[in-house]
Amino acid sequence: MKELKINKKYLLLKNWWENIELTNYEKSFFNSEIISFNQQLFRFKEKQIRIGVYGKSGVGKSSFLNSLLEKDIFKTNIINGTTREIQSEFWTLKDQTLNIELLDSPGFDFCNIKFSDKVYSCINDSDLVLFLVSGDVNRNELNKISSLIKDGKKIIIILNKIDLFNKNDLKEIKENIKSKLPKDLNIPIILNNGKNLKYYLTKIINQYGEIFLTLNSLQLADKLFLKIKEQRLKRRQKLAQSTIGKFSTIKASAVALNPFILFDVAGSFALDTALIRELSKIYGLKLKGESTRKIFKNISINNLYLGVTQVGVNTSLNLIKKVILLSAPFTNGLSLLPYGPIAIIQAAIAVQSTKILGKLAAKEIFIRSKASFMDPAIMIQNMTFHDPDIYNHINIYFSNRNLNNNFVSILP
Ligand SMILES: Nc1nc2c(ncn2[C@@H]2O[C@H](COP(=O)(O)OP(=O)(O)OP(=O)(O)O)[C@@H](O)[C@H]2O)c(=O)[nH]1
Ligand SMILES: [Mg+2]
Repeated sequence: MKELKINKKYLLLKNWWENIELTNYEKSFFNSEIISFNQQLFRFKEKQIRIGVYGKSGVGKSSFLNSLLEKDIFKTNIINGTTREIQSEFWTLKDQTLNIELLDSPGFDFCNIKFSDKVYSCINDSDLVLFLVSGDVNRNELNKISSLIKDGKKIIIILNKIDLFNKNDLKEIKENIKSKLPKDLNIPIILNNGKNLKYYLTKIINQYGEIFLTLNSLQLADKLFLKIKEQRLKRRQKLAQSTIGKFSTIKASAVALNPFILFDVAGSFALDTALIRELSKIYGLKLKGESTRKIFKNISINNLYLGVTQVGVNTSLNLIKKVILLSAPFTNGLSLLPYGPIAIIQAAIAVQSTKILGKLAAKEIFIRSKASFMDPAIMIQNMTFHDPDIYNHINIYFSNRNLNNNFVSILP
């Protein structure tokens, strides 16, 4: 039963990924991201969960992993900075259907910034993060923890070197750490007391391993797709801008040519639809007929009017001048001036409303477009979470995912 579910999710995700049409430019621009996502897909297929161990240097990451593995696999030393690169080892547990890969990492405070980012992103790609501390957390550690949380990572904090403290100290340290963490997330803080910790981790993996692996694969897919879409918006911003410009001059010149027919700005539906189609083509994002309608629905006509009435009321001389210049090539040099201020204002409104529409449409296209019928973000939303902790964690992921998307600068 359980097995069927993870297979089905894998097939859906694989199918989604295979249906994304990437340009050659995108393939090379996102080369390393694509490789690491393909590796995640492979691990997903092979039911291989990756658990990353992270923390500052000398907290005992390598020693802790050796004790889990019951073998001296990773080098340890009293000198900080013993581990110099990410290393991995499989952890075989009895009666476990998942393959478990453990990652040892260099202390985040002991490598240069560039390398440190690389280590962070590798740990951040793993399905579960064990964050090791050897006492109360300092500001650096707290920063790393909150980055991981913001990135939608599931983490467990492990308090190591407990032999250095007495019972009361340990209780106090645990309380201190807890008070610094977001309350609603219930991030576990577990003491490393050898056998019990091993038992705890085994239980977590049995209970949640498949969910962590599935969720993370979907999150990584979602993150990569967002990056691709953002980059498309950025790269095609200029082309979109000039297309919108073209459409607005067509509208303005329609006014110039028929100055006595009241030009219904909101009603020029055909032109607006054509603009949305053109924009979605520019962004290389599929929009079926129905989606165009949905985009219209979502672009509140009120928004459009709001922008337009402002222009209508304050039509500045500048704008009028611009419209006259803009519409000149479309009117065979025919000036709008003889038709009087009404035509000019109408034309200005046409230009402005088309620009606003273009901007809003680009945003909608970005938010709505899917590569195929199944989108990873929707797959995550469709999963049912019986556990409130996982549910909260997913909510945090989605709220940050939206916050991070600062469209404004890349809209046409
Ligand atoms: N007292 C005590 N010492 C420990 C414990 N675990 C590890 N150590 C010691 O802490 C030192 C650092 O341990 P490592 O496992 O190398 O630490 P690390 O986090 O991997 O360090 P880097 O690889 O440098 O980032 C070693 O001298 C260990 O013997 C523990 O539970 N208690
Ligand atoms: Mg180490």
